[in-house]
Amino acid sequence: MTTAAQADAKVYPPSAEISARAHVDAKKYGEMYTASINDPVAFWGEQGKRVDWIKPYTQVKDVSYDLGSVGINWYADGTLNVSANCLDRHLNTRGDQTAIIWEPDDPNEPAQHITYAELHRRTCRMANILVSMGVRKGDRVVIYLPMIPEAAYAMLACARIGAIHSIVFAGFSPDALAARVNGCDAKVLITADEAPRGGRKTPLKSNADAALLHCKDTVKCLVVKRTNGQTTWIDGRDYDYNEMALEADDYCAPAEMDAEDPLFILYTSGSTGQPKGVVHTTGGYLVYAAMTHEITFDYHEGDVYWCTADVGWVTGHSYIVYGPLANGATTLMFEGVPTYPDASRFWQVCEKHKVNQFYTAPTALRALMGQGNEWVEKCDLSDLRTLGTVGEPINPEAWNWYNDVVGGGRCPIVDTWWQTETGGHLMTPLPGAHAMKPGSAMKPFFGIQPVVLDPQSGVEIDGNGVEGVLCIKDSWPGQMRTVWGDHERFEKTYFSDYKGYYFTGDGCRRDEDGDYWITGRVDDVINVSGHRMGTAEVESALVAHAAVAEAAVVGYPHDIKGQGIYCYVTLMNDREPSDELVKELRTWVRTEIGPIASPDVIQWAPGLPKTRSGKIMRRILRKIAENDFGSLGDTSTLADPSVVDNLIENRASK
Ligand code: 6R9
Repeated sequence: MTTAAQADAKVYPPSAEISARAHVDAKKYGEMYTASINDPVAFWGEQGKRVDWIKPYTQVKDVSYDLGSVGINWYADGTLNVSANCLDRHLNTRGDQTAIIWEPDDPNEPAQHITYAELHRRTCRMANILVSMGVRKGDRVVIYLPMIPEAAYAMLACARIGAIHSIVFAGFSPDALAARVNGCDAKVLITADEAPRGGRKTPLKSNADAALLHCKDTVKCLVVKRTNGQTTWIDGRDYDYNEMALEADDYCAPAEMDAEDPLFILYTSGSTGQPKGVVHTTGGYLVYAAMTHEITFDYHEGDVYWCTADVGWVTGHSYIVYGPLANGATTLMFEGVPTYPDASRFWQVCEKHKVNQFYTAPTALRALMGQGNEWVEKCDLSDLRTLGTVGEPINPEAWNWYNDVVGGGRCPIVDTWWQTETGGHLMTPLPGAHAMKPGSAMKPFFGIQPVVLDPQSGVEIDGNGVEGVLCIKDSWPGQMRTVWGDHERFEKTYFSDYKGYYFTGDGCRRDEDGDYWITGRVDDVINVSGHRMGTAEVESALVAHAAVAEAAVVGYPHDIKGQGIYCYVTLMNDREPSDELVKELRTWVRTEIGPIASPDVIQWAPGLPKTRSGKIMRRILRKIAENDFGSLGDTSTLADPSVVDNLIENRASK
């Protein structure tokens, strides 16, 4: 796998035809971008009108990045309801239009087409069920569901009554789920009996049962019957969604919410400690999600749009549910995986539902690319217009394959760089406005001012052909507002290392043309198949095992996953290394965190390279994991340099 930086940067200018029909062409981008920077209040004041307000705002922006008093407010005196914006306001004009196309895991099960009118009814019923279970404005609801329409109903139902949802990806373990339920003190956990995926079933309800053993007795559990698989049932705690939905009223009035009331919490990994609860609020988030969805994908009325992410990640929040539905789009929700029943599934679904915009992760493309072109070529992909990627840097091989084989050379690829924290796209080429370079996120979105800083001095590096740490000057409406329950951690993580900027945690290069290339994380966060993981999380899972004395975890290049998880493990004195123990530790980490954290390599380490003050030298461990022994740098400052020789000698041959 070559990295983008190693490839000769071929440039693909936008075609005249695409520019002509696009919402934004090069000229308009230039004008709008300049306006957004010169007068953000006027610009965002105008864009705020994309959504319907109950009480219109008079204030647009009130932001401080000053340590000790970081505060981010957009449209603060306006009131609105997100679910009314995604549903009610469309009923007159597109009540009978499909809002959600649901494609089940099993291609033989029929797809569902849910109209805006039906989605409205379903959401209202779910909202009334939650109210009947005691959920009130400001309460937290954890959602642990498969990719089924009920996940969208649940999100919108929470938004409707002003409850704050926190979605936990269905691949997380009971322990991780319990931590998130407790972390936000949730009143209700919504789950399903089982989650079908790739022909297998994850027992979500029994995971939820296991999690709830570690939560307050008062947490209630609302269960969607997806497969009708066997589950245990606790009367008084467990509620049957399917039965209650038959009885529930079809209308629930939307609550009037302040623009800065929280809409959702989403836990994400950082470089230290436990995952943090990223908080997004109501008004600014919706404006930003709607605007980026329309402009980045060049979405037009009547298009069928498909984002393959899971609603458990931020991409699913902004670009399956909130952005598309606020725009009155038809959004496709897929329960399955790219390779089931075979490697042609994505393309079959595109053909079946005549998908116009397709948005996926590089890891999926790399996996499919390896299966050969015939899986793509046998499908009719002539309706595709815009292709997108997200989650990690895309290597040029995968980009070229996406462009040539999937897009037939006629579809612009939007390589969207953004984060859970940013709510929506911060950098991406726009289909009708910008040239594309394989692997480059190219240009900032409106209102976004990227800066490249010297990592040591924190000084802005001007000019082109430069590299450093990526920060963002000033705010945008979709920005996270705080860490749930820990505003100090919010300030410390994002605003303390480089004063006056939002620190992204990513490194970046601005090339000779002024285009941006994300070079990867500069902290101890790794990106495994587009999923963010703190190496510290995997380490603390490992050391929780009785056999493990110490562990250090780093990322290393992996052909399909982008990065794999490489673990150095020091055993307790009385334990011997064995293949069984490797298996046991893998299973252990999967149970502690979830299958996405499963270690790829475990190397026994009699000792770890440490400085004299006891700090693990991760730089060296990364090099060894990468099989790059020539550039270990200075090891003389280590407390015991000989441990490095041992690690190199025994580097796992995987
Ligand atoms: C949306 C999402 C964020 C981190 C981010 C960066 C990496 C995301 C990228 C990309 C290169 C892209 N990342 N998109 N790197 N090119 N187009 O993925 O959010 O899960 O919070 O991850 O992912 O390192 O900092 P999240």
